[in-house]
Amino acid sequence: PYTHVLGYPRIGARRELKFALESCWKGETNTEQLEEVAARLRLAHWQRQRDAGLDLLTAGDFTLYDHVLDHALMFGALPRRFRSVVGETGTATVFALARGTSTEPALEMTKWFDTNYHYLVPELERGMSFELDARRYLEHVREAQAVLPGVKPVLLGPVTFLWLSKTVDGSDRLALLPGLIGAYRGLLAELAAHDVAWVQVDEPVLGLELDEPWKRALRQAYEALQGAPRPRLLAATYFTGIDHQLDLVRELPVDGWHIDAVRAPQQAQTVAQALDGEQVLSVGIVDGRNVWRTHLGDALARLRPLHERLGERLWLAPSCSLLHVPHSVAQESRLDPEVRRWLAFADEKLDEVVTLARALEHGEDAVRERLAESDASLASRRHCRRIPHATVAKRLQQLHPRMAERAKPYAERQQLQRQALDLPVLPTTTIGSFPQTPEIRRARAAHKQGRLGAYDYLQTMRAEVRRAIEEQERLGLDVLVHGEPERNDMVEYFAQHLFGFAISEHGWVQSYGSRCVKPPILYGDVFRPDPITVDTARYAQQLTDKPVKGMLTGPVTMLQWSFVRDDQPRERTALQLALAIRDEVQDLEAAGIRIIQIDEPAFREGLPLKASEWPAYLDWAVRAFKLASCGVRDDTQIHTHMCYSEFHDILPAIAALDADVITIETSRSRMELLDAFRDFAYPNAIGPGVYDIHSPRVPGVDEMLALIERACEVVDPARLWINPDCGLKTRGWAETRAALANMVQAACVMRERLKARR
Ligand code: THG
Ligand code: ZN
Repeated sequence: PYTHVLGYPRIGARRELKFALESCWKGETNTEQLEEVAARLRLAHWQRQRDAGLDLLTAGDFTLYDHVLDHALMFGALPRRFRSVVGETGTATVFALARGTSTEPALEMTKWFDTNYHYLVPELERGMSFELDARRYLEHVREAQAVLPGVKPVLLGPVTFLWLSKTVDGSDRLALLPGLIGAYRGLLAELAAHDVAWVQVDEPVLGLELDEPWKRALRQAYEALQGAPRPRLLAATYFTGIDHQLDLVRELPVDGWHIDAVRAPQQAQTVAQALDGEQVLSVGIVDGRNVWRTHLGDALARLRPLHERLGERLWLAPSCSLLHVPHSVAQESRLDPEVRRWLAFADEKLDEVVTLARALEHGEDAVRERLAESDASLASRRHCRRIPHATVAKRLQQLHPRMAERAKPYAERQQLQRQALDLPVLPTTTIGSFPQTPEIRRARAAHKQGRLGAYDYLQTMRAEVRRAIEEQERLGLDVLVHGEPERNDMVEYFAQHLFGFAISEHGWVQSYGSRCVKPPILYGDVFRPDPITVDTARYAQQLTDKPVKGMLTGPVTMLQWSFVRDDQPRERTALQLALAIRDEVQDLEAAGIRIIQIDEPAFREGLPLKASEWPAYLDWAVRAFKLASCGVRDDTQIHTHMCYSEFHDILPAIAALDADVITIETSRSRMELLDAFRDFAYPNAIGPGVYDIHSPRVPGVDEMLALIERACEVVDPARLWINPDCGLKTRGWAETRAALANMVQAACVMRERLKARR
C-alpha cells in the first residue's frame, strides 16, 4: 500500500518558524531571512518523511501563517478593504491580512473544526472573480519533487473553502462556486503539467450533516473538475465519519477517498464497499489528533480484510494532518520515561504508518521487532499501576445527582449573595489575568530552571499579587482578582498540580500564526493531591476588604485543551477533572473566598461536528461543570467565563450550567449577542464584555457607556455586570490601567442614570 500523511507540523521541532516570524515582525530580520528558515524547515520535514519510508511526500501544507489564508490569496480573493492597503501578493500582504494594519483590522480568526487550531476567515463578496496565482504553491511542489519524485500536493477543496469563508455583503457563498471552480481547474492543469499524479483535496465538510444545497455544491464542484487534464484526486475527510452520506461518496467522481478510521472506525468497511473497482481508499489508521502510540497488532488485524479486498488500492496514513500533534518524542528527555514510552508524536507516527504497510506487504516477520515493541509499550500502559486510582474510581461510583445541583434556585441565591457581598448595581470586575510583564516571565523562567528558589519565587509572585490588588483598589473595581502572575497557560498550570497529567518539554502545537500551545498529556485517573490556588487566593483576599474572586479552569476546558486518554470515554475523564476542581472550589470557599470563577472558554468547541451528537455532549459537559461548581453554599457566587461569541445555538446548555454570573465576549459585535440572551430569557446574571482586549487601543468612557446603555436595554440592570471581553495577560499595564479607569467611570455614570430614571 502507498503510505503518506495528510499534512505535517510546520512550526519546527524547536519552534524555529515561530521565532523566525516574530523576529521578522520586530524588524530584527528581513523577509528573505524568514523565507530561508521556512525553506530549511520544509526541506527538513520532507527529508524526514522520505527517510521514514513514506511513498509520497506531501507539499502545499506549509504556510508562513495560515493555509486557509494562503488559499484565499492563491485564488485572488483579496478582501476589498485591503486593496488600497497592500500592493502585490507577497509575504507583506499575508501579514497585513493576518495581523491587521494601522488602518485595517486583521481577518477574523476562528477554530478549525473541533481543533485548537485557528484559521483566518476569507472575506468574499457577491460577483467577485477568482484569479489564480499559484507561483508559491508550485514552487513548493517543485522543491518537494527534488527530495523525492513522488509528491502529492494537498489543496483545500473548493466546497470546504467556501464553507470556511464568509461573504461581507451577506450574499450566498455558494453562488461563487462556479467562478472558484474555474481557478481550481487552472491549478489542477498546472499540477498535471508538473508531473503530479495525485492531489489530495481536503473536504472535511463531508463529515458534517450537510443540507441539500451543500451536497449539491459538492456534486457540482467535482463534476466540474472532471474532464480537464488533471492529476487524480484523493478526496480527504477527517475528524469524523462520512458513512452517514454514502450516496455522496458513491456519486462524487474522485479517484479515491481518505477516511478517518480512528474517530470513526466502523466506516472503513462501509466506505470500502461503496467504492468502485478503481478508487483507492486511504485509511487513516494512526491517530493524528492524539499522542498515543498505535497498537500495531490491533491495527493490522483491522487492516488485513481491507488489504485483501483492495490490494494496492489500500493506502495508509494518519487519520488527519499531523498539524495537531507535536513534532517528535525524541527530544523529550525530561519526560517521565514510563509515559514517554507510550507516546508517538508526528515523527513516530510516520514510522507507525510505514511499519503497518510493510507488515501488510511483506508479512509480520519483516517488522517483528516493531510489533513486539508496540505490544510491550501498550502492555506497559495497560498495566501501569499509576493510571487507576482507587479513590477516584470510588468517588465516581458514588456520584449523586444532588452533587451537581445548587441547593436553592438562582433567584433565591441572588438575594443571599446580594446580602453577603454588598455590591453596587452594575458591579465592575475583570476576567482574571493581569499583564504578564517581562519581570513576571523572567521570574517564572528562572524558577523553572532552578535559578530562583521556591521562597524567592513565592515572594516575587506575592509582590505581583499585591501590586494587582493595589491597582484594582485605586481603579475602584468592585470585585478584584489576584492577577494570575504564577500561571503560564490556564490549562498547563492546573495540569502541573494534578495527578494523572504529564507535561512535555517541547510538545508545542500551532494555535495560530506564530502562537503555540503545549497541551498537557492526561494519561491517568485525575486526582488533586493538595489545594492548588488556595494560598494565593487567601493572600490576595487579606490585602483588601473587597471580595477577591478565586480563579479556576473548568473541567471541559481542561479536557478540551489537553491530549486525553483514549482508554476511557471522554465523559469519564471530564467527571474526574470535575471532582478535582470541585475539591478546589470547596477549599476556596472554606478559606473565605466568596466568589469563585470557573472558566470554560472551550465549552463550545467541544461540540461534536455532527449536530445530532450535540445533545449527548452537552449533557455530560453541563454535568461536569455543575459537578465542579455546585458543591458550595448558596451565598457563594459562581462565575464562569467563555470566549468567542457564538452561543446562539447552545444557550439552553449555557443556562443549564446555572452559574450565578457568566462573562462573555460581546464588545466587537456591539452587544448583538445579548439579543440572543434576551430572546431566550436567560435567567442568571451576565457580564457582557464592554471592551475588546485584543488590541492595545484604549476605549473612551462614552464608547463603553453606549455599550452599557445598550446592554441595560436588553438585560435587567439588576443582573448585569461590567467587565472587559477577556483576560488582560497579553496587554501592558499602561493601557490596562487607562481602559479600566474608563470602564469604572462608565459604570458609575450608568448607575447615576439608572438612579435618576427610577
Ligand atoms: N490556552 C490553551 N489553548 C488555547 C488558549 C489558551 N486555545 C485557544 C486560545 N487560548 C488560543 N490563543 C492563544 C493565545 C496565545 C498563545 C497561544 C494561544 C501564546 N502562546 C505562547 C507562544 O506561542 O509564544 C506560548 C505560551 C506560553 O508561553 O506558555 O501566546 O490560552 N491551552
Ligand atoms: Zn476569554
